[in-house]
Amino acid sequence: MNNDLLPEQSYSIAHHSASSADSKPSSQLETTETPQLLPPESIRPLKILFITPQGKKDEDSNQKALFAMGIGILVSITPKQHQIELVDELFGDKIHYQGDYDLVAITTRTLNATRAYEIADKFRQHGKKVVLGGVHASFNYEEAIAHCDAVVHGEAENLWTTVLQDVAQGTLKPHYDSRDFPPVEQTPGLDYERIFNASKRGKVDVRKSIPIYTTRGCPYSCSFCVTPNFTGKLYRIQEPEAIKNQIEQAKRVFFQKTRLGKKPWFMFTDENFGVNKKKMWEILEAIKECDINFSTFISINFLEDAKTVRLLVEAGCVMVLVGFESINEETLKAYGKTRQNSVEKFTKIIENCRKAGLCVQGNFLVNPAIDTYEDMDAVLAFVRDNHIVMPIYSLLTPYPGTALYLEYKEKGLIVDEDWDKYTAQNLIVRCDKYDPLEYQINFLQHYLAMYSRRTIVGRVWHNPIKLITLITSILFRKNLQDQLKSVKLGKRQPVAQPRPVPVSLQTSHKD
Ligand code: B12
Ligand code: SF4
Repeated sequence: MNNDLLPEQSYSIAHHSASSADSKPSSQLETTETPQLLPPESIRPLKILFITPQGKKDEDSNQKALFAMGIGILVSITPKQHQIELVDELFGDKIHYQGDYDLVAITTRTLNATRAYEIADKFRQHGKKVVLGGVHASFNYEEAIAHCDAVVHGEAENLWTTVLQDVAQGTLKPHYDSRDFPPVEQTPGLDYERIFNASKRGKVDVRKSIPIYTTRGCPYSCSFCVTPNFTGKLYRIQEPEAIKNQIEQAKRVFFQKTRLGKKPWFMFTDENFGVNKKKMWEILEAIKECDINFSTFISINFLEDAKTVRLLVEAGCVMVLVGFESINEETLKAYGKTRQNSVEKFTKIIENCRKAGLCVQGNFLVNPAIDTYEDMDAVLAFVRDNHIVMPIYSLLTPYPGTALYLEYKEKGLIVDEDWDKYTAQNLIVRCDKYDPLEYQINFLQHYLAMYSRRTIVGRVWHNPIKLITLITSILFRKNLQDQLKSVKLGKRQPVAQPRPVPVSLQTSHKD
């Protein structure tokens, strides 16, 4: 969450942002009406395979949760007569292309899009119907439809039963657009029992995080973020009691106590927890009794409030994930931010959180057009001095669907559109100030230095959660060492030529 810098636009890669993926005016694409929607339970039973693909360059260091939230939602809203199976490549699940599925449903992000297309192609060779959805396919209809039978654009809650009916009746259309259906005003809760039964995960201990969400959407408009054009500005909140029940169910079906710990670890996947402070407090009060640990994305601003910090800790929050993006006041100004003394302010907030028992994880962003090697040094010093837990350092990546993507496309600033490289660790935008390869190496060296032995020791010593901090730091360190080695060895990697802006993105948004 980066809305401390809002409402102005900012450039960064973050995790925060919400329901109408509005890359294309739906009228431009073929979206045929389903003549008559039958009661969902009357559709003939289908065998559905849901797949979460793993990007070819996706590292294990990307903190993975037990299942992708988009898939969790789809499973939970699929009418009960249908038979469901889950495959998650992030956990090494194997795909059986010969399976007798009526429908293969694949979720996409940019970094796993090419892998998703490969899987889709292979299933289609076996005569299976394939539907692609998720944030990447939503904004790249023309590209995605070449690999599947149908593309779903935007939030799927109010169109999914139509898709299933069309599959059952043999009338699947190439395109389903959330904007042609009623808006998702209330988001559904998760059916953990059904997810557990369909998934290949058994019970897990504290080392795995169980995903849950409490809110969807975000009212802000950061230009680097997909949310404003995707799940959208309508901020939807689940009822505290409903959240509590889901936590209890998830604990029962997914969690087992071991010597490593007795409290399950949940990952709140909200884009921006805390936009509605009163509701956030109600949720935190309600889940206090659940006896869990959890992490959540939240704006650093919200953490200035001592009551919020206290309620977070009392509810079991042990780690907040904050989008700092940059700590350099000059850089922040260049992004259009005018706030002064940000470093001092951040330091104080982080210290207060730690004292209260809350670790602060930080996301930081490097922009090759602005940030110098000295700026990288400054971020590194900030991470060390403040003992930031699990720092995530990203190279500016304009993802399709963001305002930034359109701006960079227009200005010709995107130099590489090999989606496999969209992990936020690769230089895919122009770098004029420095040699691009040297810049990439320098970035990785700074990232690795955030996981030097000395920094890890300081981090473990100063933070309340020691074992997890140590284990994750060692994992990150190992991944970064490997990455740096391969960039150095690989020297200049081949660059995939930029693609034309998809037709669907050339016109203004529908809302
Ligand atoms: C939570 C989160 C994470 C969690 C994931 C937890 C989990 N298990 O899901 C963690 C921390 C692991 C994570 C990591 C990263 N993330 Co993240 N993350 C998010 C966040 C904030 C919320 C995702 C979410 O839960 N959304 C709610 C669900 C319900 O939405 P959904 O998945 O889109 O699904 C809906 C529709 O898309 C559709 N749908 C989805 N799939 C399918 C499939 C079919 C067949 C159909 C019909 C429909 C359909 O139906 C669903 C219900 O409406 C988003 C922001 C956002 N707005 O999406 C960023 C976001 C997805 N992350 C992003 C990025 C960049 C990353 C990282 C690269 C960051 C980094 N520097 O490491 C890594 C990559 C990890 C990986 N391997 O993919 C970007 C992705 C941009 C892109 N175009 O791909 C986003 C969009 C944020 C941004 N910058 O705008 N992330
Ligand atoms: S738009 Fe919202 S969710 Fe996205 S980065 Fe900004 S504050 Fe976070």
